[in-house]
Amino acid sequence: MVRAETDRPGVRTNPSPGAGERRSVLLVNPPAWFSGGAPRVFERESPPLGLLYLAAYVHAHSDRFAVRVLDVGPEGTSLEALGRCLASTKPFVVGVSAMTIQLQGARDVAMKVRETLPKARIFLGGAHVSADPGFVERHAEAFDHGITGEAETVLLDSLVRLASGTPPPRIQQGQAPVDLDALPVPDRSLVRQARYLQPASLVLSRGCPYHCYFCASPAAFARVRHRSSGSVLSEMEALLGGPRGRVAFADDTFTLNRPLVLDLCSEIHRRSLRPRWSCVTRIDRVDEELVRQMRRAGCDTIGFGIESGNERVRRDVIRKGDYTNEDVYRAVALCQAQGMRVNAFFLIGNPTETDEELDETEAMISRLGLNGVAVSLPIPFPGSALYAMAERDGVIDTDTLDRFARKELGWGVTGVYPLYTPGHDREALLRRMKRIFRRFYLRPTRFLDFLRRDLDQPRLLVEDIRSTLYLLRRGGSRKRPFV
Ligand code: B12
Repeated sequence: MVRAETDRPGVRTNPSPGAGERRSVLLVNPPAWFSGGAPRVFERESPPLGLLYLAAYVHAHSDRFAVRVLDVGPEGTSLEALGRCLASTKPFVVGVSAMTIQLQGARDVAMKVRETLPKARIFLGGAHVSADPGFVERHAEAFDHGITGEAETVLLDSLVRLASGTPPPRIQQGQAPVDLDALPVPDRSLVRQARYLQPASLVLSRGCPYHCYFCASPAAFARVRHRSSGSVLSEMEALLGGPRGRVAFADDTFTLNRPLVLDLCSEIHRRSLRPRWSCVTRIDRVDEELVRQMRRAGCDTIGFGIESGNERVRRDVIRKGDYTNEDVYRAVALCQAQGMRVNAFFLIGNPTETDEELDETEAMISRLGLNGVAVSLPIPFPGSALYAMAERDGVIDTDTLDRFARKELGWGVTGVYPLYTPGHDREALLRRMKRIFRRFYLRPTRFLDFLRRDLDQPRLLVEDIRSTLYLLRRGGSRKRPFV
């Protein structure tokens, strides 16, 4: 459902006399695929920040456009309902955001726009097109334009051009804003907060200087930039909505800029705020003093991409960095000593990884005393080194991507989108993955631990119960159904 202009609390009202003539623009976050079922948990995690940034930017710089945002997954919008919404709001431009796993949903949205509003111009943006700009040309029946990377200025410029009858180029490169403080904050009034598990998400930075082999982030964010602590603080203050409010930082690597994080923490104190927050970072980007200050400032949950319990695999294959297992144990213990919940991500089935090395990952998972664990198999997304390796070995190419997007390989992602696990017995990997999940999540202490967290964050309770039932029935994670 797209909320009518009048439904939206806090939506900017246009001060100009021509307010009624604003051209309608619709930005859509498609589901991975349309299935007509209940919203999937991985689509309900947090609002689509990129689209909310884009909408806020357009509204802040022009009064000629009324931008709406539709997050299809959390809203449970069917294709038919999308058609009705298009017919009633008549956007002259529809912008679709897509990571690679959303390409089927993105095409379905675009084809529905073609059918309902043949004159509307359709843009594609987000992680996929940033790494595969040719996708727009190859799917010209669905998309008219693509913008790679960060799109605030280029999207606004394109809207202005189109409104005056001059079409922009088919593919444009986004321009990374140098000063992130100059961007307006994401306009969250455009989505319904109640639909999300972590409604108050925000970023301190854009970009990441590391090159983990599975990550496609550098394709969208060419350079690392940080906001000032003052700017982040005022966004946090607006988001907290109460003394015990909670926010979730969505940065790739939250603690990249140590002095900035320390400054943010001391400012939180100075302003007598009592937020609780979570973030994700790297093992080699935390130290005792930093962790202590973060905890004092309300950080109660930290996530680490550890990926492997074997130093060779982590350093030489995954390109995670040159630190030891001892460093991993030390960093996690530092956070636990401060009373933080620690979650970690692991990747199994990497090239050249042996069974013994996989055993080391399993052993590390049980020794670390974590609060949450996510395990994946390597999925080659364009823009990552993993994709280049899979392409070299003939596992994936642009034709595969196109056939995936057109559902010619099948419908959905699991068992459809290629994985890259050379030299591994796929069934054995899946068995190992299920074993890790069962051992980790079906422990009595884990139930107590989750109960404690759910009392604190009640909106997670139902999801935790569903995940446990899923685990008992299917042996995997509801959050990562496509491994
Ligand atoms: C936070 C995050 C999540 C969160 C929340 C996502 C959300 N609701 O936005 C969660 C944890 C749910 C998540 C899940 C997944 N994620 Co994620 N995620 C990220 C992360 C770290 C930050 C995204 C973000 O908010 N950036 C900040 C905003 C401002 O940037 P942005 O969204 O990219 O938007 C800008 C541009 O892309 C562009 N743009 C975006 N949309 C549009 C649309 C139009 C029309 C235009 C013109 C421009 C445009 O303009 C925006 C403003 O400048 C990125 C890494 C990264 N740095 O991008 C990975 C990333 C996007 N995720 C990724 C992946 C793979 C996933 C999962 C598939 C992982 C998994 N195996 O389960 C799932 C899929 C979930 C789903 N929705 O289907 C990959 C995508 C790679 C690819 N080619 O597809 C990334 C790049 C990380 C990586 N490892 O490579 N993710």
